[in-house]
Amino acid sequence: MKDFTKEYFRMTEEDAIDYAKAHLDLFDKDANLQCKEIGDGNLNYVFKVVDSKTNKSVIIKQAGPVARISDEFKLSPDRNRIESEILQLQYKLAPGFVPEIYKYDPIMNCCAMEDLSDHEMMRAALIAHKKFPLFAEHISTFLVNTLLLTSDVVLEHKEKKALVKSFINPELCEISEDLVYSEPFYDCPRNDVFPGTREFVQNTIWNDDALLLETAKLKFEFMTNAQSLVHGDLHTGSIFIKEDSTKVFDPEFAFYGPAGYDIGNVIANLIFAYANANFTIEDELKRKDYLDYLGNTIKDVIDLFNEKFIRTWDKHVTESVAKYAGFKEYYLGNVIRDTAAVAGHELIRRIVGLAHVKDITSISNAEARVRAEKICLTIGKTFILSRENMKTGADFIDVIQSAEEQLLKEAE
Ligand code: SR1
Ligand code: MG
Repeated sequence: MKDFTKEYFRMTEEDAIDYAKAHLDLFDKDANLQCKEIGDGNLNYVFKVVDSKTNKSVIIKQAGPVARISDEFKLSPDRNRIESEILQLQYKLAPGFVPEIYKYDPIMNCCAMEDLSDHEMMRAALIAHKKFPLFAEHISTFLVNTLLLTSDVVLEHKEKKALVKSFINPELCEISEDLVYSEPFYDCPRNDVFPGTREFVQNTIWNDDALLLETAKLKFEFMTNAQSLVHGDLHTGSIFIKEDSTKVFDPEFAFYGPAGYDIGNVIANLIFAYANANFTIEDELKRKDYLDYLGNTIKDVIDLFNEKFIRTWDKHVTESVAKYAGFKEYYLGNVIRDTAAVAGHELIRRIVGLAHVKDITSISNAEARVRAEKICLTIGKTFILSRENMKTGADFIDVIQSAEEQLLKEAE
């Protein structure tokens, strides 16, 4: 057996079994452990270790010094500490909504956590057009608790600053600064634009100086507004789900940033699912039914967030000036404005930039994919430019419907 206590090395499936036996206090001595590497993300290696005698299982997630998708991204394996620590904190702030962390190992840059194999990846489930009626309820609680309870509104300010320090995450933030805020807005060689969409991108995104100015303002907000401890990559591939349970995982991009960053990512990725359904469900009634479900979910996420934010603020606010009349509404208004802007960025960067989403790339008819992409880009652009007017769930739905109508008219 290799020595896991001296020096980092990338584990194989056999190593993960040995590691589980020697360093995790989870399995019986006579356990018959099997392991499979199941990671399909861009950055890390994920081992599922199962005792075939008892079916007891664990996930071991290991970070390497470069991204899994490309050596071009050199990343500190400290992201595994960040992920372990934020999950431990969120486990307390939002009980039931994140996996349990059993151990963090700073030498192997790995953590052991609860296996959620009885759930499915939300993106895959939405592409299969499944419904999760409790999702908006669950995710709005998760968002309010993790975002508001880590902010200066609630935390003693020195405690909050200690958290800001501990969650400094320069390399992962740089990825988002580049991939979300810079590269999609010019003809960057790293972009990956679907050929049929390219002209539209050139005309409506790259050539629009008013839009570019807003994206510059928003990039600086992302870099400087240390408002809340955010997950930092809360798309539907970072959510495991089943009918009665929602679990947020994979927060290695976590840092202190604008609260709207997480909410905006959730909304944008629901819109990708919406675009997928719109262009892949052939039966008209079924399509309408599923689009209604997703539309209501988008609306509910925003409206429930607004309601729960007010209630949680009233219960937990400690900062005296935050209690002045009108401040709560001003603060929440800014969070929802930022939510719209971030949703806009996510919608544009997943179409134009390096990292795409399956909801769109799996639309096999090229013409339908181009239409879906144009709708996402139009919604994204409107979210950014009209962010000051975005307040309620209905405002978000109006933008989605107007973009659909606008593109339908242009196609006629
Ligand atoms: C190089 S990483 C590309 C993307 O994958 C992650 O999930 C983040 O969304 C990142 O932007
Ligand atoms: Mg990820």
